[in-house]
Amino acid sequence: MLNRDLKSVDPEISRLMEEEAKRQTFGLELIASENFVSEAVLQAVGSVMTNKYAEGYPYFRSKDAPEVTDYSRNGRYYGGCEVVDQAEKLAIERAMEIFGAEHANVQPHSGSQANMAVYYSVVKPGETVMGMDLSHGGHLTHGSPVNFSGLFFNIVPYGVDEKTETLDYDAVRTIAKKAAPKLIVVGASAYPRIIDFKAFKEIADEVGAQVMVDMAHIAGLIAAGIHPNPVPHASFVTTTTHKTLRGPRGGMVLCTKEWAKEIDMKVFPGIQGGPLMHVIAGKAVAFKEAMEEGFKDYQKQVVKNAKTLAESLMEKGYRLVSGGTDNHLMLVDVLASLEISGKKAQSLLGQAEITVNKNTIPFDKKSPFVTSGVRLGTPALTTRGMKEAEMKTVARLIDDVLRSGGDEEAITRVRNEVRALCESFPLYQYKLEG
Ligand code: DSN
Repeated sequence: MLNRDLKSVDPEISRLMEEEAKRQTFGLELIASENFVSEAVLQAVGSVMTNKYAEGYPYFRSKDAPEVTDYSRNGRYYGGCEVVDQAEKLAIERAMEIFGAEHANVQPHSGSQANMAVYYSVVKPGETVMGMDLSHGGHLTHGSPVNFSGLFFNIVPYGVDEKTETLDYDAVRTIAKKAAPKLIVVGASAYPRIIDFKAFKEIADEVGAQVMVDMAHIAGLIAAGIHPNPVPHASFVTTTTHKTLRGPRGGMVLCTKEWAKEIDMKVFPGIQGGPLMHVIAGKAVAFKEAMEEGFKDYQKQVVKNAKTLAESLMEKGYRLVSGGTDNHLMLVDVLASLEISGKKAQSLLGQAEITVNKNTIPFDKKSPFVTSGVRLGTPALTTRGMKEAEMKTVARLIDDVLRSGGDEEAITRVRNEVRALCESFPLYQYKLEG
């Protein structure tokens, strides 16, 4: 009964797995939030740990010393957790070591739930939170009116300066003084520049707010020491584990000791039930990989590749938001550059197997469904081993497609080049049919 393979049980899903593997293998993946995990992470996520319920934590906290995590007894609600306890402990300890944090909760199923746990720890419904405007590069969970964050809390947004398209910390301070928030959310999903966490902490201290940094996009860069670490400047740091950090799809909260019990209570039983132990095992594996020397080289290459791609596009006449990038991503203003929308650019590039996402740019006049920009990122291509020379080729291919006006011959030509490029940088050892 248990030894049935996917192909015989469910040929339809099996076929779709093959198709997705082919799509990932033979296309250029430029979505800034995506990456390819190692076979080791895939094995952990596809393991028997998916079978285990483990509500609670692998440690116990006494009422007298709530900041102490006592691993000599567990705080689980079910039996049989002895093995998964060890996996979760490894994930926690590795996360704390990588980022220098006093506590890590590795159970959030996603970045949204990690962020929700922090909000519920610090702010009551109706109280004021400051977050970066989604259309300026923020994230849905940083206060968008269509998200729980915007529905439950009084959101006062901040954004970038219209001229420089970068964060203006004096403007943030002015807004904070007026709004008197309880929590300032720092971080972005489409901001190509270094964020000054210390400046945010100083502003928060001036107005008596807590700081939460959502480092999801740049967590891998931070782990490798090539972006400043927010941990010394924030009570809470949240992240997903699947972007530059290159782990399985999931979330995590890092916090100071004083907030550890509160965060743990909010993740479980506050928001979630049983943790996904197979994913937690995958997080532990990814964290181990992030501590290897090669990971630092990988992250350095991600940034070098982004700079090369950005410069190559600018040489071809494209306008980039803020004039370039310091990290793994860039925002290309395709409307100003070529008079096409982000939606159109995404669709044209998709026809040539180049995957990007349309994205609003600061002060965009187009809707989030149409947009003036596309967001490009280099984490996934860098994982395949591509370097600066390939980034120049990628810039040329993007340019050829976007200037083709949809000409089928031109798009087919690029699609063939994309396939040849991808074949030179193999991904996984899948046996693809056809
Ligand atoms: N959807 C993610 C991104 O693409 O940046 C953020 O959650």
